[in-house]
Amino acid sequence: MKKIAVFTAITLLLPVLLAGCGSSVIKEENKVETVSEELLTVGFSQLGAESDWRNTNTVSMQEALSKENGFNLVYKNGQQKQANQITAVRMFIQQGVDYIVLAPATETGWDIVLAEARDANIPVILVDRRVDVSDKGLYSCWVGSDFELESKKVTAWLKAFSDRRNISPENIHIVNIQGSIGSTAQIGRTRGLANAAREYGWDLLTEASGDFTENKGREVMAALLKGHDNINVVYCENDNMAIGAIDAIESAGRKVGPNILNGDIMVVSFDGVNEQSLDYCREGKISCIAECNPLHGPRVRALIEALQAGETPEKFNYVDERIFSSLDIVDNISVDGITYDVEEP
Ligand code: GZL
Repeated sequence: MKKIAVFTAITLLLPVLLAGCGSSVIKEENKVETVSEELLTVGFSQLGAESDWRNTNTVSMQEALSKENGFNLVYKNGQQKQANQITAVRMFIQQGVDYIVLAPATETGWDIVLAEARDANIPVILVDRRVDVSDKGLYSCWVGSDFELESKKVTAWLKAFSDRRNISPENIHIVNIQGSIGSTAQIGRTRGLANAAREYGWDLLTEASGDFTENKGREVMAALLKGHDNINVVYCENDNMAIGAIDAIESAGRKVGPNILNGDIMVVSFDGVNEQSLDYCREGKISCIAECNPLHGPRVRALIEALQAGETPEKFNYVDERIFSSLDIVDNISVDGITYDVEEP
């Protein structure tokens, strides 16, 4: 096992109240410490703190990779910038960590730094989003979601809803408030909607990125309402943007809800982590949410323990995810031959 490095890091105790997670907090450790030989040192480059999903994901990693569980976790927040993450990975390499866990902001631009980790014999585990590299051997394994499947669930729900409400496809005028451009979640969710709109004959008016944040979602929605007077469905690629979009819609004097033939604007979304978005879903303000499971910590712990034991875990490890709606019009949906019950949020 690699020698255990002495770490100094900047400490900021970030008291972040996590909706859906009680009063869990994210912390960046600030300790000058010599960790004992028994602990595995893991450098974790998290992409940011842009959403409730992200913060819940970070807490899940910190709780799983704890000292009680045999780990010394060094957590670095990339502030949604790949350059910061590359700097963090190089710091981990220089400090001789045992493992690197990377939650990449976007898919491209990782070949060089991952080759540096390989040359230093430090295994890399990817979480959440994917990387587009020439050699998949640059990382040991990945754990995350099938984002296009998430999109297929939401669009299958919208298709079933509109059929049952006798809404003809050409009367569905939909805009997509996208996540961070170039992220795997955005690529999959955007592709899923574009394919469904083409297949079902929906009028996909336009796409614009809200960067997965509430404020940008609000700003983009306000601009879209000024540019289009026939929007009746808003597809938000995460809940934080949906909350911002709902605020903008209501500020413009419009009603959010499922009765689009009576002037409502329907909102559908992804994640199911933020408590306010789940409340909105219970009220029918968000008509449907495809769950995106952020709890990767236990899975990453299991993958590291398997690698430590000399095993070769699955390269790609998907998490199970549900679909939520309080509108009891669609009980279940079928995607790629698999039936998913639509659950109460
Ligand atoms: C999805 C993740 C996305 C979430 C957003 O796995 O990458 O990034 O859907 C988050 O909430 O910001």
